[in-house]
Amino acid sequence: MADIAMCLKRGRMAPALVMNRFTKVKVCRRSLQVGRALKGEDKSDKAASDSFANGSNATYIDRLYRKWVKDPNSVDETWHNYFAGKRHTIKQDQQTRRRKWEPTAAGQSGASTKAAPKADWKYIDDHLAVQSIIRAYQTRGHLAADLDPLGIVGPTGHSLSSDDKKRQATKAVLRQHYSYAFNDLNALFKLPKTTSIGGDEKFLPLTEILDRLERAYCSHIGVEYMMITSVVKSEWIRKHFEVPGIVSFTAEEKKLILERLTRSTGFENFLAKKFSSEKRFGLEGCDSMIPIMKEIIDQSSRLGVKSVHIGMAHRGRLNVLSNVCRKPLSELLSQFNVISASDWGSGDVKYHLGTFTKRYNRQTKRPVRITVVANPSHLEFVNPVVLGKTRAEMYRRGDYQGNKVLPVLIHGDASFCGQGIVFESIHLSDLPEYTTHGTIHVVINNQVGFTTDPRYSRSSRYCTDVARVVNAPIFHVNADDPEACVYCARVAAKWRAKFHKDVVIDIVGYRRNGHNEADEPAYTQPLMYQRIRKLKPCTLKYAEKLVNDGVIKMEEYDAMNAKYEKICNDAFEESKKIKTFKNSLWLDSPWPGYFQGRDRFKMCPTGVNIKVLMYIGKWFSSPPPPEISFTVHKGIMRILSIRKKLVQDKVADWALGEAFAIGSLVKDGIHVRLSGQDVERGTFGHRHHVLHDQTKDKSKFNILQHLYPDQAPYDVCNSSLSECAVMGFDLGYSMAHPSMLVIWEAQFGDFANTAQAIIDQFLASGETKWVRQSGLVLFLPHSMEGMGPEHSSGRIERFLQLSNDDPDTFPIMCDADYEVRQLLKCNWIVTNLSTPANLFHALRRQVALSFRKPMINFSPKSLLRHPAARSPFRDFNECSSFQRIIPDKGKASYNPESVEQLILCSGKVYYDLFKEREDHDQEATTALVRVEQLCPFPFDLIYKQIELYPNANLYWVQEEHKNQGAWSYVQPRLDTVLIELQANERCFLYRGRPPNSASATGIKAHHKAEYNDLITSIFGNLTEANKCRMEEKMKSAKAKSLKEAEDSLSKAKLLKTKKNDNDPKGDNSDTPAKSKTNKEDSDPKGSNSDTPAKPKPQNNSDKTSSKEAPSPEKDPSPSTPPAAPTPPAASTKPAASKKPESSAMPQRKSTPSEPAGQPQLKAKKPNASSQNEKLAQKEIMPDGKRSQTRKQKHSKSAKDPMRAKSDKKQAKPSKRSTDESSSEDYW
Ligand SMILES: Cc1ncc(C[n+]2csc(CCOP(=O)(O)OP(=O)(O)O)c2C)c(N)n1
Repeated sequence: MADIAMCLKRGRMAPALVMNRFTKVKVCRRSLQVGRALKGEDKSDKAASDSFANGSNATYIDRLYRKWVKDPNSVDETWHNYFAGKRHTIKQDQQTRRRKWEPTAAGQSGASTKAAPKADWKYIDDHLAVQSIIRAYQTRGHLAADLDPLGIVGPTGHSLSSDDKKRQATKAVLRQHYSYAFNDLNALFKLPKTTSIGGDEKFLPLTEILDRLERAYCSHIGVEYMMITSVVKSEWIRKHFEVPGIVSFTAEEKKLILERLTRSTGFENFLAKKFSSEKRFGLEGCDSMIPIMKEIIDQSSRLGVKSVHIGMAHRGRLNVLSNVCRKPLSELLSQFNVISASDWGSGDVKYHLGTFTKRYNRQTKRPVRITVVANPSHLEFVNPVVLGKTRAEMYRRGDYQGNKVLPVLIHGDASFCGQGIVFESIHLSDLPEYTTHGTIHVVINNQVGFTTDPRYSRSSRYCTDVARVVNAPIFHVNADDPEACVYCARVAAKWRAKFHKDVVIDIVGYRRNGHNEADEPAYTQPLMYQRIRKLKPCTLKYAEKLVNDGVIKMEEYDAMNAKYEKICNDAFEESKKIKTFKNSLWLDSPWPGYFQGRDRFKMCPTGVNIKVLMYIGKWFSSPPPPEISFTVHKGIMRILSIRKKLVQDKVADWALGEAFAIGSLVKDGIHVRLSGQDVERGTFGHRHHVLHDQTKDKSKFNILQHLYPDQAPYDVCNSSLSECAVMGFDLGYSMAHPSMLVIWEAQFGDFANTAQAIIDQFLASGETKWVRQSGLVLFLPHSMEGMGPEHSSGRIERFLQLSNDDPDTFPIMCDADYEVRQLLKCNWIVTNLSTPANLFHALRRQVALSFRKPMINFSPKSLLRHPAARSPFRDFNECSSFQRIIPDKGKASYNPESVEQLILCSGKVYYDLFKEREDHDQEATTALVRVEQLCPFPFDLIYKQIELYPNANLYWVQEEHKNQGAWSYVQPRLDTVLIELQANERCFLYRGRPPNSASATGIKAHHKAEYNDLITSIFGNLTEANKCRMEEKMKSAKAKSLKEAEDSLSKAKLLKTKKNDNDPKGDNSDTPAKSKTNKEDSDPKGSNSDTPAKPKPQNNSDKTSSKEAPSPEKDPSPSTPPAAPTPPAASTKPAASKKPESSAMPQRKSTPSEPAGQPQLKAKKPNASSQNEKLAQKEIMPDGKRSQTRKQKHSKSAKDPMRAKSDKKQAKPSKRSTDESSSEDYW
């Protein structure tokens, strides 16, 4: 007997035994019955079924058995013996089973002594072996597939040509089966259900089975799918690759493939000819990528897709722009000429630019929008951005299944497996709030990354192994077989449309030139390039094949080439006429009409009516309404009652301020998305936007999602534990449309640096490079609180260093729109806010602007609950607005001339300074000014503050180390202000921690010591008088709190007595709190007629949440909010025109799919202060002094004796003020 490998090789046939009778047997669909019957089992006793009596051979045996039962002579003798023998066994088995509990005499089971039943075991084994072989091909056939046009990788010792006759399968594929001995390779075998190689046939000779498996799995397509756990999906794949002749095309289709290939190759050839020294990152060697992309779009369009978002790197990008997106070729070619942009923006190299096209698909006659998202050189980082953008468009179209919008990501082989962002992005694919319902991945696998061979660049077998984690089927395909390539594209598009899951096409080809066209590849890949140089281009090979097959004539192919060359030449001539271009023509996300009719320099007011605040506040402080029967955690009930108290007192803490911003925005029709790790609760537990039912699994309640019946959605999305992909995703989301607010929150600001490429390449510079706007907000928890080096800093300094506002130029502030102009000019807004009201205004301002800017906000940690970090409701009302700086409104401001120190600071340190100033009794002599918006720098307001305190020494105080925080950013800008003020004798000094390479100490004692040093350097040591005063204060505070505690205790006792009188059963407070039915608690509407959205608890198991419904086409003006208590006293700020409650924000668009123009709203006109006018006049009057440079200024002030004096002076404690109360304080 020969082993199978030998049989296959020598083609030797062994005599047939029992096989030929199989041809007569018809298939019975029942399964396993025989196995069970034979063993005397009932249905539930599955585990004990015969090892061979399962799957499709069981069906066959079943049929035989039933035949045999009717007529024992109707089956072969061997089967007769088998069935008869088995019966005997059954009896024995039953006896054995009956006796199982009885100890045998020998102490052994009698079963082990049984003899094997008589049967044609060889016959059964043959069938089992065939099944295993089929499975081996399905599982490992791709290992033997002929994928590499260069013949470098693949099974060794085999012909590289797949002529359907030579079998490639090796040990690697058949593994344990290859040594199995078959007697007759022509014997007929019943095909198991787990294969489709038979087509309509149920029985095939072994040789045919092997041939068909070879063709399906070891030709030019290697299908990797057996890791998929779903039986339905695996079967679907088999049906699409195993059925004989399934990879076939009509003559028309073949011509179309050739035409597309001709364009693909022709485009690169044309560029090579015309711009031989220019980098273009040609596609040659993977030319089939263009027909693949075209097929994906055709097929998807046929299946209902209307919009395709493409993300890709450099390789083949120009080709895609031209031949897939049909970007006008002349425009594209003009990028090779030296022309400048007529609009603003610093632009990017041509192979990074994005595009947006809307055209009819010729094959389907349906409109398709195609977007190629602009990307940086940073490979693969565009992936999550594309996914986020896709998801946002799905939301806007109401496409909750991903039927209309499709993301396609094109990768390089080295980067696909090398860049971690790929893994992070792929892992978003099935998350409810991040899924794009399947992405088609296309890998341009040219088997080299720059100059590095795969064996040095990856440890996995395939570059695509990363996709296996999400069970994506992977189609490896030989790039030189265009039909196989297009077929894979067709199946991929169908797969995605059917299952809405990721799928990968790995185009295994080569790179005809170097990494770019100027590179010499043979320096590093000499042998590879020897082979490449001998290879005919794939297009030519395919054309010759079609000519040989009689599909086309050579002249037709020549005509195709000539036609495309003429198109290129005409476009080339046209391109020469183009003298300038517009960056905006390369924009991948145009927002047509959204800001139409709006003055870019006018900003809508951000304050809202107190009634709206009360309404939101009451909802936010209430458990879900009783009708939905939701059991809230007792701790949450406590938090809600604290919130309720705040609302009653008309004071907002951080959570309430944030909720006011989100609630009022959704009320105004602005879709808000808050995304990041653990954002539902909030890392620091202050938020609790999503409540969890304590008695029902996966039952959630998103409080702010149910404020108003016609509100926009509020998505609060706990993300995967990724910063880079999730931030990129949310950035992409924010790019899709301006009528939403997207916030990404870091767990701690420190972790944002794992997303540095997104920050640097997209967020900081995206608008400048690609004129693409985004209003993404980053919340980066930041502040030194003794939590160690990795939980303290969001790295303010880095964001500020990336800011583009000029440190040395004092801006012209002659117009009233200065504040907005400054925002328009900057690349992003950097804030370090200290009050909930300012957070509220800052978030609303993101939408109120007539353009979009990213905002980086360093958000607080301890301030979230700090009793001082609260804002009265009046700071949110229509008369209020965002405060770029918060001046000192206390004692120091009463008599500014006598102020000795003016301290500028930002963020949480203010509260430390405030307390210490009080302890040191220096309220009248030290002014504390908070710089809330660091970038763009509030030159104008700081100018005024410095001017206000003419005699004060100037300090910048920060808690961060000197080389960190805002100091290096503010220092030159403060100098510029001083120069502008002509205050040559004055200079800002630094007070803060010394330089350090770590962002904070991890040692508590050091942290405390650093803090003390900082405070002493500002306020000096505490004097005895200070200490006495503090002691007294502490005593009285203690007494006060004692009294309060006593009061509340006696109140509680009284209440308990009353309760006991009413409820003899006693208190059941240990059980989780049910939503109260008390009207006051459960109905935040109170007596108001406003109907809130009917709330439903969310069910997590639902992947597509209903909350994603597009905003209804309704007037976003609110229903009447609840009757609010007496409005707070009018703000002391200059009154803006009072706005109606309805909306301070841009109105909601009319349809979710087609963005309408944003109507012009009455924008608040900032008053140009007389100071500003003065400054403006100064600005335009050439006084000669403004040209003084910062350096000169520094050298002057360094020698200034005043400065030395003031330095010494600050160490001394100032005289005590007698007035201890401050009516202007917020708390
Ligand atoms: C993040 C990142 N690292 C390094 C590079 C430099 N680089 C540009 S292309 C390239 C090779 C990429 O190889 P591959 O992904 O196989 O694509 P190919 O160029 O072969 O098409 C490298 C290393 C880069 N652009 N981005």
